[in-house]
Amino acid sequence: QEYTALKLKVKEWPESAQRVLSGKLPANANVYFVPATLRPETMYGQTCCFVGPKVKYGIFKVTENEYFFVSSRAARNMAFQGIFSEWGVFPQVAELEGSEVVGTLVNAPLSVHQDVRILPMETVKPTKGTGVVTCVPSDSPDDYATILDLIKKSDYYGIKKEWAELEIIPIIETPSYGNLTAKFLVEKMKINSPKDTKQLAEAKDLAYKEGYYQGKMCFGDYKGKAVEEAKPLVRQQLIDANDAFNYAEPEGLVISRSA
Ligand code: ZZB
Repeated sequence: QEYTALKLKVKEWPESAQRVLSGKLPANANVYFVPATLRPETMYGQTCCFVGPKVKYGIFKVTENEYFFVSSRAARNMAFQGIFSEWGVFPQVAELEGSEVVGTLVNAPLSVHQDVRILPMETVKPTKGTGVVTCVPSDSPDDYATILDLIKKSDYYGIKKEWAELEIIPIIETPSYGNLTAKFLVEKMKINSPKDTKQLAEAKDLAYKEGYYQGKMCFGDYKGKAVEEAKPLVRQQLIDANDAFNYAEPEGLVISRSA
């Protein structure tokens, strides 16, 4: 699986994370949350970034002043893809649970909403991608369903409602589902909760196919272009700006289980 890994730079940690991180990072350190995505062309519509609240993550030293917040499994894979300074080495400086970083303020490259929050998503799969997922509620049914749930139960989740209420803007126009594909499918399929995983998987499939084969950009630098054409262009633009890099997930293959 070939992902685009995006770099969301931390602007402000919540107290829960500051407590764990105290003394562990140099003053000039730039820390990035690094979600893996298959839809770089939708990055204009990011409204937050998700972590699994009970998932364990690490902060890993990538270069002298760059640090990544990802699962340790992803850090190991990256170390064997030339992403870290030294081949096969992924120095960990801290360990955090997703719940401890909820509320972190990050910069989302390319997004209309430049400042977004780290929010909890209970359906994040710890073993997939980097365990960090950027949220595009216009085009991802899982993200849309999760956002509705976070707004409805903000107290239960211990978040500020306004962190989840950022405007959802149309990025891609499609003939069958309009320009807010995720909202259309979630409503049409009567999906009530992020836990409706079976229907959400189906909605995701439909959204992928319609978006990729029929979709047309209605926002951004490639407005008017087919999604199929715009996707590699947006990806390259992010990579050229040093806001993203390619990350391959070795499928069904264990590279190394040793320390
Ligand atoms: C932004 C985005 C925008 C995504 C969209 C999808 C869509 P797949 O197809 O099953 O390989 N994702 C990445 N890692 C995880 C994880 N650990 N747990 C849960 N979800 C994860 O899934 C790849 C997509 O699943 C990724 O692309 C990411 O969300 C999410 F408009 O990034 B995506 C119709 C989907 N639209």
